[in-house]
Amino acid sequence: KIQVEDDRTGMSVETLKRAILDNLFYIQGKDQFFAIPYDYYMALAYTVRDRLIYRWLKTQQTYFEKDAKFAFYLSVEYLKGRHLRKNLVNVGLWDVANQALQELGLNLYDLMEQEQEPGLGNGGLGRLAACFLDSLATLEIPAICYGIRYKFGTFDQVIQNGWQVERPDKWLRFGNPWEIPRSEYVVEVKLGGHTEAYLDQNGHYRVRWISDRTVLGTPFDTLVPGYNTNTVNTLRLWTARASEELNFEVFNTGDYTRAVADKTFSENISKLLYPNDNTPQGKELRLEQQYFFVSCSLQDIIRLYMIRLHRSRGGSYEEALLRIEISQEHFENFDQQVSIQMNDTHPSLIIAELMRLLVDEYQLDWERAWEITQNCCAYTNHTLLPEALEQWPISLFGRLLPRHLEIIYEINRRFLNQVWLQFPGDLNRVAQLSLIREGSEKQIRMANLACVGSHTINGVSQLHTKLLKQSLLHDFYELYPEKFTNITNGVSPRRWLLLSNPKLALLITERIGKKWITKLDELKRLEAFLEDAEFCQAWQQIKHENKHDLAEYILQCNGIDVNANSLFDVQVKRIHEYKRQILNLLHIITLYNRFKQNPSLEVLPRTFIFAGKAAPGYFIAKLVIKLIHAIANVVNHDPDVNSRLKIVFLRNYCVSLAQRICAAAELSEQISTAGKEASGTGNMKLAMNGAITIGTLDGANIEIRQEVGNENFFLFGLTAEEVFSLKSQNYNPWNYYNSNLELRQVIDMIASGYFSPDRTDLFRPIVESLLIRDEYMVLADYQSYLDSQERVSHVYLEQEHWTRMSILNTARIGKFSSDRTILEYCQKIWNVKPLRVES
Ligand code: 26R
Repeated sequence: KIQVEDDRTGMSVETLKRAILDNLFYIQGKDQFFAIPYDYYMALAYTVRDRLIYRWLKTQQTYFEKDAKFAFYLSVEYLKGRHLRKNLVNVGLWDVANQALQELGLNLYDLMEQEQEPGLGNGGLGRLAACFLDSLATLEIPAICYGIRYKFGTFDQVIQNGWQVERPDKWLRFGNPWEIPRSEYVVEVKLGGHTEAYLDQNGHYRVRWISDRTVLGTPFDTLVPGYNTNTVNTLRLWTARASEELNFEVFNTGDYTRAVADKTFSENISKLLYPNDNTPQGKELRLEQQYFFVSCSLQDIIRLYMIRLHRSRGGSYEEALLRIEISQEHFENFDQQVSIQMNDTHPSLIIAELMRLLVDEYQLDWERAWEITQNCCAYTNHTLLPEALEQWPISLFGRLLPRHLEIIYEINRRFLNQVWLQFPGDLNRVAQLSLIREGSEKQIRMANLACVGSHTINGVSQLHTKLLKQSLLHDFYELYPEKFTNITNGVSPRRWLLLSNPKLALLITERIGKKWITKLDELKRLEAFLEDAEFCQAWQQIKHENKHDLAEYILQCNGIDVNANSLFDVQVKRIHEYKRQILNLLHIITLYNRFKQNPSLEVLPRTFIFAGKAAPGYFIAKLVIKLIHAIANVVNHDPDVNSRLKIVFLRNYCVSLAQRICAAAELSEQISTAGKEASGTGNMKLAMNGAITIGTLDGANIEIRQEVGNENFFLFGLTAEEVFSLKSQNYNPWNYYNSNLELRQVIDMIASGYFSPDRTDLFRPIVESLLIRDEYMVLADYQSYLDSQERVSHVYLEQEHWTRMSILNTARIGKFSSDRTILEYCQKIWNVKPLRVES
């Protein structure tokens, strides 16, 4: 039987080769003479995308046919990482593509390096959303994820003379083969203006919003295939366009420049991702972004709902597209079909926007509209730092969203009435719960809006949820205890083991089969090989090879020659005071001093690897980067110590870099002040790759330790409770400084300019932050951290023991799969069930 495969769907080596050359020729417009590696990458990317399209359409069709409930995930950040390899692996094309390229005389690994990573996120929150994309599709969950298609993602970090310098991230410069523009689904978003009261035909008092400008939102769809399923979900990102190419009124009066400027102004909305993480910046443009994104997404959600409703009543898709007049009665079952998850408060305007549409546009009465809104929405909190809670000055808010301001006032009025009934006379409580913070400048508290408008509020680790209830959202907890729940974060085992550490993945698969890829608890079966010397050796060997690869990368990027036999001690994450990169540095300097004082000291060789971005406006964080470089400069060049200690800062931390580092990491630094890190997810991916954690009892560290076993985790530091009680007893960092000789010496060195001889006071702000307030209790935890690091060094010298701990970390990490996390969201919050897509 002769079988001819379609060039766009065929999965054989031959077809793939044909398709790649076809795309090279007809899409890239190049032949083999002119093509550069980027053209081949594009040709291959289109070849992969073609193979997703059929499944994608099939998936969407299935979703429409079955009247299933949908989850809509709203996030202003998605830190996806590169697509090519993930998509190849997920649709089962990896081996075939490898072969096809080889036969074409190309190297798949080289082509993968051509992809510009879409850095549409800052840190944990954005990366979590990306892991959720993968898990939603893999678990066959009917879901659509919405976000913003920033023209510039998170900035490109370069280092000049030890300082962070930010460069724009022009990720779209050479085109993006993974997205499909959907100009036909454009929506209009109103902004500014004022409101007007009027009487409708039935004599009811109503309000309309007369805006003074509009922008258009165009969606771009990225296809998200699950691992080994037919499901291909949609990530829909909005881009802002001017509603008219030029403002013709202005144009006709001859002011050409202003006509063009107006257009630019509208398009600024989706221009860039704000680079802050846990440090606020109350900028008008950010509020515009949030509203733009919420309004676009909600219109889309309603449109999809209406099409499905129309279909379920026997209508056709085409008719439905012709915009059936939407009215009240259509919303009868809306909340049974739609679940909307807010990734932090950034999309919390959805609550006011849904109320506005239901009440003003579709004329539902307030009570019913409120019921629907609450039934649909749920809120995930991702931070305990009070300064990171979003607030908007009402003057700014009212200028941009006058109607929403009124709606928020009305929500607040009704809400506070209810509080008053439940706690009569408790003015203090009312003030705490109010959506409006009173003061010289009144502010809208978005977390309060999110809490009131949601049916469920979740934290992202057990400790975090407990602390939310106890402190940050305590008053809401007392009011609505039933709304609170915990869903501990997870990471995708596809991205963070299968792709990032192919050698380890292969070893695991050889021993226990490949079920672990979608059922991560299967890794437990590795415990059976603990006594298998050959397995343990292979484990060690792979880590060593991965370290070699990273060492090569470090040599290439930083010109630093690191010893692949040293302990790879890594701290990679955003630079923030609460994450305490400084504590790590104090330890390094301590080791340095011990060496200098006693050159013959037997100390374990270590390579300290740092990576992470600092918010451009966060002075101390940027100074920490400089300090890392300054210390590196001294230590790496000191012949007394540099055979044993090396410090490396890898620039521009991003998903691709994280993947390299994870595979090679041995010690995972998770050293935040207890009670500050909501969960952490780097802790999970590092442990998944066999790194052992040195950490505090913070965030998900606690649960990781519980899972992997106390004996396989290096614990130190104050507990969250001890931190709070020490704070309340007037914590004084000087006590620690004065009573700990080594500590004093280290701090004195930084203060005296030992690491900055040209500018001896350069690091004064850091020293002062430690000695004057030490908000994050670095000094209090110093000794305990040192002791724990000493245990690390001892255990590392017993390689077999270390390997055993490493294997157990991987073997027992099953709980931290984002598949488990997503299943919990489905069960506890969304009430959404998987829907099989047939091939
Ligand atoms: C409003 C603005 C200042 C802002 C605040 C906070 C912008 C961005 C953030 C980022 C926060 C929400 C964040 O990324 N939190 C991280 O979420 C991860 C996923 O849940 C956690 O693992 C991590 O502990 C937490 O810091």
